[in-house]
Amino acid sequence: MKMKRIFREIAAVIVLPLALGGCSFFNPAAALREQDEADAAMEDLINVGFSQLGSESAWRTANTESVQNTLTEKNGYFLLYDNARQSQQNQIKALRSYISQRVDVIVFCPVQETGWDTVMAEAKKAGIPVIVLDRSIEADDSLYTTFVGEDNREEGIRIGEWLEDYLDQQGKGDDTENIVVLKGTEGSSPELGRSMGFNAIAARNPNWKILAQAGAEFTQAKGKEVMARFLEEFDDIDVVVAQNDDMAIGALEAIQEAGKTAGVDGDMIVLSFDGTKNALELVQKGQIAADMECNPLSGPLLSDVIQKIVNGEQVEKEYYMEEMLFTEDNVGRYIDGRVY
Ligand code: GYE
Repeated sequence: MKMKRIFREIAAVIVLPLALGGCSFFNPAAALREQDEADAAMEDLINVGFSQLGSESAWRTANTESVQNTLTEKNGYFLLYDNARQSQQNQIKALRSYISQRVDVIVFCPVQETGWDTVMAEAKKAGIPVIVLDRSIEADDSLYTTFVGEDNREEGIRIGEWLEDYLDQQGKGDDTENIVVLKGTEGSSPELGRSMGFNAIAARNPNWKILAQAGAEFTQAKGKEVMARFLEEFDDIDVVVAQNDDMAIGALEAIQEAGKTAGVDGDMIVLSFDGTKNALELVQKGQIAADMECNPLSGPLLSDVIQKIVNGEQVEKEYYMEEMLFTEDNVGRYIDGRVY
């Protein structure tokens, strides 16, 4: 919609000098006609500026692909995309660029919860609706139109409740359980939410001892590095809580290299979040005991919400993705259908 004006302005900057310069090969009338045709094609597209926080995990890749495969020109969109490589400053720069390009809607996955009010106030002043995707933020909620993502605190609670039930079934409900936690990107809503949820369950189990919690940035390499450090520091770890599958897979590598085993009959059990196919295969093998899904395929829901916004319809303040808990009891029914 607004892109037409922008292209016309760009075209004028390029076409006019060439025309005045008398370039023999250049036909300004044809160029402007082509530009008008391009403008007309752009006219009906919804211009969306999308700031993705990075590409740190399999989950993130699936989330990016879900948005890019849904917000296509065929579906009526012109998508501007930026990968911020885990930097809030890069995200703020991208958002300001979308504001100056006068896009119709801004979508961003916030790398951390805080520090967004100023740039979102600029978007509001420009009359551009903002959708917060995937991760949530600490901000005046009048500054954004809606949130489309997951309830990370609930995810942490569900993994904690599963561990309670599992230990009871193993007759270990009163045993001391030594726990280590691999946390995601510090200050991100999944790190804060999953920690808060799990810690709330741990608080009602005085026999659970959280020996250490450390950030491992949602990556496999960092998960392996931090887990190796935990294994050197503690010789009796019973439970590993990895706040995403990439860190869980890295932790399993470290456990194996330390000559230890993971699983129901192993030295320790590993709990994880995301539900990616690679991890579900490890659930099926018993190496990950439970994996709390966090659904990255939010592209279609995001598109539905954008359509409502541009059509002036009322939207909810938040939309949550469907999520389930995978264990070896149910994973077989879902693993083949996994697309990420
Ligand atoms: O758990 C992790 C990704 O924001 C919920 O970020 C997402 C998290 C997800 O890197 O794999």
